Order: sequence, then C-alpha cells, then structure tokens
Amino acid sequence: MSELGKRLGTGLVILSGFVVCNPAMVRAQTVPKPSLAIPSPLASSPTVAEQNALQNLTSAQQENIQTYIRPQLLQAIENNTAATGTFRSWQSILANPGGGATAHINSSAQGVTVQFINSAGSQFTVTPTFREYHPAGSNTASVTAGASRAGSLLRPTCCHPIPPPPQDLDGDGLTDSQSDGEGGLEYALAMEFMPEYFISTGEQQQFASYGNYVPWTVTGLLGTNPPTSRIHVTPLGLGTDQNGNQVYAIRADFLSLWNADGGLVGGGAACFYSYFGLDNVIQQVSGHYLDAERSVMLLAAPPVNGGVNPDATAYRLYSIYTAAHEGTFFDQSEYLDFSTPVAAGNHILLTQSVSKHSTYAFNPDFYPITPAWFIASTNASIEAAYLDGDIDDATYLALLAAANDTFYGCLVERFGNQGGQIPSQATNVGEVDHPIFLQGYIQDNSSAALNLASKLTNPVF
Ligand SMILES: [Ca+2]
Ligand SMILES: [Ca+2]
Repeated sequence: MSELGKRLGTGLVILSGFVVCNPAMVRAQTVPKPSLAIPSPLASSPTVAEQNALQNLTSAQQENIQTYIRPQLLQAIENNTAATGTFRSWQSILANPGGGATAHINSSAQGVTVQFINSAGSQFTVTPTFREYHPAGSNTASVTAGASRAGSLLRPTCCHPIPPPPQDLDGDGLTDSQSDGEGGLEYALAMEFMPEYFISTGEQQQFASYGNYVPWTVTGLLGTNPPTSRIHVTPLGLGTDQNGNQVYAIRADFLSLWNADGGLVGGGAACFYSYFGLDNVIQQVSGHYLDAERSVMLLAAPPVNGGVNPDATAYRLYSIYTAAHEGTFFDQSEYLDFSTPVAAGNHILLTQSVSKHSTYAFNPDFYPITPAWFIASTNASIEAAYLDGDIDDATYLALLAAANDTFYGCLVERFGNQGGQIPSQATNVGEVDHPIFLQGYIQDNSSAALNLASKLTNPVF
C-alpha cells in the first residue's frame, strides 16, 4: 500500500459532529471553456507524420534530444526563480480596479469571461482583466513549521476605533458569529459572495472534518455533496476607490479543504518529461495527503464612522484570486480584476479540476498546466536546434509530436461538468493566531500541511 493509501486508511474514521444541512440544489448550467494560445508550429494534435517520426525515433536521435533540447529547458526551469506577473496591492486595485496597463496574463487561456449567478438564479457574464502573479522562488519555498505563527500579517494597522464587538471571537475587529441570524459580518459577507462550486464527475477525494490541533489531521469524511466551505475573513483597512471616495476593504478566503490530492490524472497521451527536463519538477503535481485549495476575494464598501461598514450587502467584489497548483512550477493561479466591481448577492461560478482540485473560473477540461512561457521556450528550443542542424527532419517532427502530447494531452487538467452548488453554510476558521469553531489545524504551517497558516497570513493583494 502506498504511503498515501496508508494515511488515507487511517483517515477513514467516524463522521464527526460537523453539521451538514439543507444541501443546495445542484444547478445544471455549464461554465465556458477558454480558447488556448498554442505557439506555432505546435498544433492541437500531432500530425500523422509527426506521430510516425516519434514512434520511429532511433537511439541516436533520442541522444540528440538529450544533448540539444533537454539541457536548455532544464536551465529554463532553474532560472524560474524570479517573481512573474504583476503584484497589485489592495489599495492599488481599489483605486484602479481594471488595472490598465499594469495588468497582463501569462497563461494559455485566451478570451475568458466569467459567469456569476444572482439571487434570483439568473446567470450573467462579466469580463474581468486576467492577471498572474507568482512570488519569487515560490516553487521551491519550504516554510518551517510554526515559523509564522507569531501573528497575522493582515491585522488592521490603522486607527479607526471600532466599538468593542460582542461577537469578535477571533479578535480581528470584525464580528464573526457563525450564523447569519446572529449578525456576524464575517459570515454574512461570506454568504453574500459565496462561490457556486462545480465539483468534477469522477472525483475520488472528499471534503473532510479535521482535528482542532496541529498537525492538520483528517478526522472524518464529508463527501462532495454539498461542497464544504470554510471561510477566513480579515479586515484590510481604508482605501480610496477610482472615484476618489474612501472605502473600507476586507479580504475573504473561501477554503476548499480536501482529505487528499489524488495526483494529476492527465489526458491519456504519452508524457515525454525527460525530453523537456520536466522530470525534475513533475513530482510537484503528484498526489498527497490533505489538500488546501482556495479562492480569495477583495471586497470593499463605503466606510461607516470612518471604519468597518457593518452591512454585508454594501460590499462589492473588486478582485478574486483563484489558486491552482499554487507555489509549484505548474502554478496556474490567476487574479481576475473587475473594472466595475460586482455587487453583493452575486456568486461567481468556480470549478475544481478532478483529483487536483485546482480552482478556475472556467471549465478546465484539458487545460494545460505547464506555464505558457515554458511551452514557448520548448517550441523555441526545438526550432533553434532544427535550424542549427543539430537535429534532423525526423527528430524535429518527433519533437513536435512529443511536445504536443506532453503539454496538451498529458500535463492537463480534467473536469467533467455535473452542475454547481452554492454551499448554504460555511465554517469560519478564525485567524491563524486565534482559530475559532474548533479549527485549530489552521495553525499548521508545515510543508505536509501545504503551508496552510502562511496561505492565510501572506498577503495576496
Ligand atoms: Ca472577527
Ligand atoms: Ca476573521
């Protein structure tokens, strides 16, 4: 039995007292697929000539690939230690939500729109500015357990007196009762903006309950219907919007905490990791115990008495971060900035790819997870080796087939649409320095816990 299997075996314990009630109706609508930018001469599927060349590669031709293609791409992977994309502070997004010239996208997705559903059940389309940002060296980051438990970096730093709230259980200055009826702003905000989740057909992993302690440990399995949501809501402070008006900003994390990551399923095509140096990083998308997936929203409303606006319906959504293979070489996390902020009561449609649970605002079936810049680098390496005469015609054709198979048929997400649901309840985990509602595992910042504590305390805006 694999290590994962052993650990899952021990995780199959009694269902705890976690309350699941009123499963929302599954909605059968679909989410759109993006078109893909595929660099020429790579095509969406290899030609017959390319396939034949790949099948008939001689050992000498394979040796040439190892000599002229692989080393350059290994170097490209090694050089990928600088931050990519554009980091925008929450103040910057509030002041200029669309982002203008500072925003750009590095992924393969093109022409993506986003779907929302309103409280009347009507779906509508919004066109955001897509943006990527991956911190420097994130794919090699390893945080020591407990290293950042001293306190949240996101505690309010400013100065506006908030009346002592009777129900601020996590001590962050926002009321946070678990039930809407008790008037907690954190919970009310989360329910106003709760995403509609599309869980894939064929999903083998489950949402789970976890022990109120470190290390983060599965204590019960909760299935996938309805999707289990945990929330983390934190004040950011006062900013200025695009019209010069003051607004009060809040960050809301929507956590999808799974019992395990089942590893990349792939698209069924052959994988030629070694040709392209990817054998050095492919383990970053293999399966593991526990899985911490999320989206994070930047919300803001006109301030009341110079501080927090206690009315959840007054907030608007300025930006959302969707995490996918976060912190790995294959990071496909994206920001969607809304030039016209989206009002409360509207719910974005989000998918979770099968087995990996990567979060997207579109249908990710067969979506390539290799960074677009690396696919372009591979294409350029093949072209250069061919034009330099380092590889012959047959090797060139074979490499096009191998690259196509690897990037568009192997290293891809899978997702089967079975409709979506808006979770009708959620559990507020509190803050890392003050967990609430028995969610103490959020203090686990070990690599085995996928640096969960840091995910909640590191700024994403
Ligand atoms: Ca609070
Ligand atoms: Ca909180």
